[in-house]
Amino acid sequence: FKNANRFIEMKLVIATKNSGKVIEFRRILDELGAKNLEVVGLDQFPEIVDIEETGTTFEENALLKARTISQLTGLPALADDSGICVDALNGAPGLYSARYSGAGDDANNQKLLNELKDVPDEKRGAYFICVAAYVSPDGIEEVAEGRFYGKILREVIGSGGFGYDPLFQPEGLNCSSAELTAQEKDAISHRGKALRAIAPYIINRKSTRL
Ligand code: ITT
Repeated sequence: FKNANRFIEMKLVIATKNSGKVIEFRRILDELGAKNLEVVGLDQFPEIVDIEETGTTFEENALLKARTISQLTGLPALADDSGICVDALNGAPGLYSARYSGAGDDANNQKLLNELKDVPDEKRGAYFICVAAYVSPDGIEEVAEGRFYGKILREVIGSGGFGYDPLFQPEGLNCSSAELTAQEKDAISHRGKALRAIAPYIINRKSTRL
């Protein structure tokens, strides 16, 4: 029985093309001690093309990505749909955070700064949201949500994280989320919260449909 562990090893595909997310997914699952879980990225499946996000909610898009990748690979898949919702913009860019400027992360941040240039400090509230979806070939589907509250800064600060992190000041802290260490961000972030909530379903194959 020297190799007994091999029989319960499970592959999990991280269903995202965003390298910032891949780093965080791996790190958070690792921290949770996901033993017997071999985490693979979409780079292992170069033939898979971009999935069009046609959903009207974060949950629909997260499930769409996880279902598609699970179906195409025959493996359990974990996806997230995430974004930043800004109070002064009635929740925008929200679902459209990745596509906000049409020109990537830096342009997204510049556009957000510009939209908020006349908005005073006390009205710059915002939150990150992450809806994680896990789908396995045997029909298990789970979703979990996490939120990360704070406000939008007046300039980009810090070089950690990705996306809107340099513009986001977490509630109660005097820095941007791009200045947090990896561990600090994971402990309080939307993705950390969503993944910690969904992890038991992945790691122990816990199911709500027993
Ligand atoms: P996949 O669909 O392949 O996962 P994506 O980048 O298109 O990659 P989303 O549609 O979920 O992912 O868009 C998420 C957007 O929200 C994107 O602009 C990110 O930069 C931003 N975002 C999400 N989580 C973030 C975080 O922890 N820090 C900074 N920005 C974040």
